[in-house]
Amino acid sequence: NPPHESAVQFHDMHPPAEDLRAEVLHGLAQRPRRIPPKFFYDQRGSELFEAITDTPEYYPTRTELGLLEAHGEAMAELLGRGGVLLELGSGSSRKIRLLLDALRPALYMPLDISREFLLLSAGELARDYPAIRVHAACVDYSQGLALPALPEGLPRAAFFPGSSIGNFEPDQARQLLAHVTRALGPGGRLLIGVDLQKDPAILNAAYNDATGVTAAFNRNLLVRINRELGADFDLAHFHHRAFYAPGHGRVEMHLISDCLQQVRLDGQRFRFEAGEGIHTECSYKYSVEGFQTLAARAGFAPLAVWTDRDQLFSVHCLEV
Ligand code: AVI
Repeated sequence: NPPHESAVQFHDMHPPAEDLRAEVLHGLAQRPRRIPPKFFYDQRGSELFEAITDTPEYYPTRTELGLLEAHGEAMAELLGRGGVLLELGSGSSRKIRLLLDALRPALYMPLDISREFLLLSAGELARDYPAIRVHAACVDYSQGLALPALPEGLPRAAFFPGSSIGNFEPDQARQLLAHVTRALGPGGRLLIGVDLQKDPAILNAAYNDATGVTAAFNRNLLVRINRELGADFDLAHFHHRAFYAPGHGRVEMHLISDCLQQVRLDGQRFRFEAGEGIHTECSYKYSVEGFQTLAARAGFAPLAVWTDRDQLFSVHCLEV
């Protein structure tokens, strides 16, 4: 059955086109060189990320799904039934489906930067849940939260799964959460998935899976830059490196040059020494208390937190 896209009201908040060229040129001129992780997610990158979530080493997705399955009723109870439910970075909207039966929101508003993907998955969801109004909004939530007007007088809640908050620097994470408090207003509630601090061996394995999917995901960034910007990164001489950095409480991903080489981009040459690299991602890990402290600085009070038996992952419910 084709999705009934007409059942979805679509709000295009016109997120500014991301400037891959300007950001890559800027990042390559810095020391250490860096490229923001948001550029991982072209079509191939999104597919590779999905494949990462199926590797035995990458525990976050399946652990979070387990928590949503086990505690969905209690989570829905706290979020408030029959209200307005926002989802940040809704992607395939797979996780929210675990809560919708219990939650029965009057209005579900998925927010995502990827227009096509958003329309498709919102359409499928509207078809599967005809009683729920679905208003999809194309926004870049990392740049503030410009949202269509929300109905007044209904409880408001937001869902932000996947520990995507961990890919923001803590200060940016606090700012993003502060935007969410403003969108929700007093009494609004947030259900957010946050990856936990743990044995570095587990983290190092999760970001260095044996089949090399994470390496392919990281290196695809260079494939994308070669294709879209006409650069000449030699994929045979850049390698995936990922490790837990205890001083920062984060996993870092880098692409490391294995020789002295030059890369051409936009009429410029970038020289890489052997061992020199590009920092492509941070994935911050939090303790329960550490995340609650960060959230408090954005205006959220903790209501409840669920963790799995092995203390791998947490889902927090917070209130404005
Ligand atoms: C999307 N994000 C939460 C993932 C993470 O774990 O930080 C992205 C990822 N990077 C490598 N593997 C997965």
